Amino acid sequence: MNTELSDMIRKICREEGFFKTGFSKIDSLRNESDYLRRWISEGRNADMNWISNSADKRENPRLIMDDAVSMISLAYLYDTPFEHETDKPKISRYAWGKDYHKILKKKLKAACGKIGVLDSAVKTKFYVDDGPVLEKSWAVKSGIGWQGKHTNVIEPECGSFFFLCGILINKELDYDKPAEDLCGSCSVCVAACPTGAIYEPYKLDANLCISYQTIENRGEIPSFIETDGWIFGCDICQDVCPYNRKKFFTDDKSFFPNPAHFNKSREELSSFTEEQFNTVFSGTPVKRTKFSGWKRNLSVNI
Ligand code: B12
Ligand code: SF4
Ligand code: SF4
Repeated sequence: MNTELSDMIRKICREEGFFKTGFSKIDSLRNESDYLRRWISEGRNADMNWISNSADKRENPRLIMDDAVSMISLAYLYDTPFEHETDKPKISRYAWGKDYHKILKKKLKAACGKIGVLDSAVKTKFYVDDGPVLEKSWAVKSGIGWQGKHTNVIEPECGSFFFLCGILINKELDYDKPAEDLCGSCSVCVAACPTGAIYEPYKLDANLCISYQTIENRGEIPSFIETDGWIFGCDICQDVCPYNRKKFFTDDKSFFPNPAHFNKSREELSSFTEEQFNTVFSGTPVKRTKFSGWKRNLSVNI
């Protein structure tokens, strides 16, 4: 085991703002792979073909980096002290501020740069929601938290409002124990989901999920999906989770809500021209839905 390197990596990642770092050995994800294959074969990935097309790599990170030995899993808080006004259209918390891909990639690059200085034989490759990596499965193995019945990873103290990142590294590290499942007999999230997307505890059908429909779907939103006031993403299953009661906020202002769109009425948001949409949401996750998706999301279920 490589205790000195492991301690240094934890320190570097903390300096970059990650609140939790965990290590796991790269070996087979047999149970998770079986589920992933079944999930895809049942069409639960909707039209996210980029998941099925890269299933081999998701199962085996050595197809991405052949000399990968360990996975470094990282968690970065994004919740803020702000709240939605309940009568206004809602954007999910992770998308209130700037695009996390950009912000966290900078931090990952800086962390990998510092890790490289520790040992010239170190090789790393990093991801934040932008590669064929089962980030949640690795986060569980690395002891960051467990996958709740809503399928997001929950850290026992801080809840689930955090982004996950992964760094593949060609070095052995001091591995963490996988996190223990603390959902117990609770099933509040399953009951609260308005569309039945959590069709069984720990299992999500993207076709029914408001998050998929308002972010990833490029076509019409089926009329039987009640979007419940959400116009980009959905936080219902996490908002009701008892592990999110304590409220741990990020001190990174990049994720604080932009007043140009936060808690505005449907009329105000609907009046944005394409140019205004592009200006207000430039460099934010909401840009992903494009102006046509924005207009569609604002016009359903009213
Ligand atoms: C595709 C995707 C989506 C899809 C599908 C979601 C899903 N649950 O898979 C859609 C568009 C719906 C989506 C929505 C959201 N997403 Co998303 N998404 C992803 C992505 C790109 C891949 C996830 C994946 O591999 N899904 C495939 C399926 C097979 O995985 P799974 O559902 O987790 O299935 C596992 C478990 O169910 C488990 N399992 C199966 N049976 C059983 C039984 C038991 C007993 C147990 C314990 C486990 C278990 O095994 C499976 C394989 O590991 C990841 C980034 C990444 N590269 O990992 C982000 C990611 C998961 N998303 C994230 C976020 C923030 C969200 C939203 C909260 C955004 C929002 N506010 O709208 C919602 C949450 C919706 C929800 N309840 O899950 C974060 C989650 C962070 C966290 N704390 O966990 C990630 C990790 C992005 C990131 N880098 O931060 N997302
Ligand atoms: S994000 Fe919303 S629609 Fe999707 S599973 Fe959670 S509560 Fe259901
Ligand atoms: S609401 Fe309950 S069942 Fe759902 S993830 Fe949280 S603790 Fe688990």
